[in-house]
Amino acid sequence: MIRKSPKLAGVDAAAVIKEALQRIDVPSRRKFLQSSLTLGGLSLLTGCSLVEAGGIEKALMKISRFNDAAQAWLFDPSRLAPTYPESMITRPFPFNAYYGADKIRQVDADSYRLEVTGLVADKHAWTLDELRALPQTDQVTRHICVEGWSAIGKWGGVTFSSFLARIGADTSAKYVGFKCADDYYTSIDMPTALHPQTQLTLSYDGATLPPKYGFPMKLRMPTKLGYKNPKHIQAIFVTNTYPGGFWEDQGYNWFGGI
Ligand SMILES: Nc1nc2c(c(=O)[nH]1)N[C@H]1C(S)=C(S)[C@@H](COP(=O)(O)O)O[C@H]1N2
Ligand SMILES: [Mo]
Repeated sequence: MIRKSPKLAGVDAAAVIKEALQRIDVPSRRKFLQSSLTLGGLSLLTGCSLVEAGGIEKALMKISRFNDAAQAWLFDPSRLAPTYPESMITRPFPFNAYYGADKIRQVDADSYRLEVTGLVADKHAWTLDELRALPQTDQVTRHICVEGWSAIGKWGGVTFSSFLARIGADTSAKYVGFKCADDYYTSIDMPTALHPQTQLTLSYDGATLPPKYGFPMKLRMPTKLGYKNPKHIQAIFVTNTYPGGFWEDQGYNWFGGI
């Protein structure tokens, strides 16, 4: 008996395809798919069955990971993000988190220790004073949030590549992961971790990083969207196992490049 292809009960095919296309950042590929992508095509492209439970999510996630690979391939580790004069700093610089300003995390400076684990030679935990004793640089760059705002700020701290060298990180590993003092977590690709503007940030606008912007320490990357820049970092780990992220695990693109 020949069976008809199964109907997708309760699925808005047009909406699913539109969402899939929005997650593809390479314009030529998006154009190509726009003219040819059907639900069946989405299934073929990703090798996922769209009728099984969670099948559409799985297929969209696969497209998003494909998009990660394309962005990683396009990433030029020597291309610098624009920098700006201090007169262009946005005042006041916006606060954003997955909670409101009344819930901003208060981390105790004296008991703070930055944990360093995974594929690193030196796993000693760092005090704030030890981090402050490392050579510091400043950057005035633009932060872009997917929620539809951007702002220019001035961050100071330790060039992350020199910190990775200092702890003897295996820079042939794929990922650097971050765990924060709130429930936030994220991870980045090694080429971005080694980018010259990726900064372990300890200050904002010439003063100690305030709680709202991530005291005691955050990672600042002008080559990545806001949600990839973790605040209140408590632990850093180097790994080959994909660590995901707070928003990334809910469908935001993992690479999150600008
Ligand atoms: N720990 C932690 N880091 C975080 C977030 C968060 O909720 N918790 N939100 C991210 C998002 S979406 C943005 S836009 C920026 C906001 O940083 P700002 O408060 O310095 O503007 O922090 C990012 N890092
Ligand atoms: Mo954001």
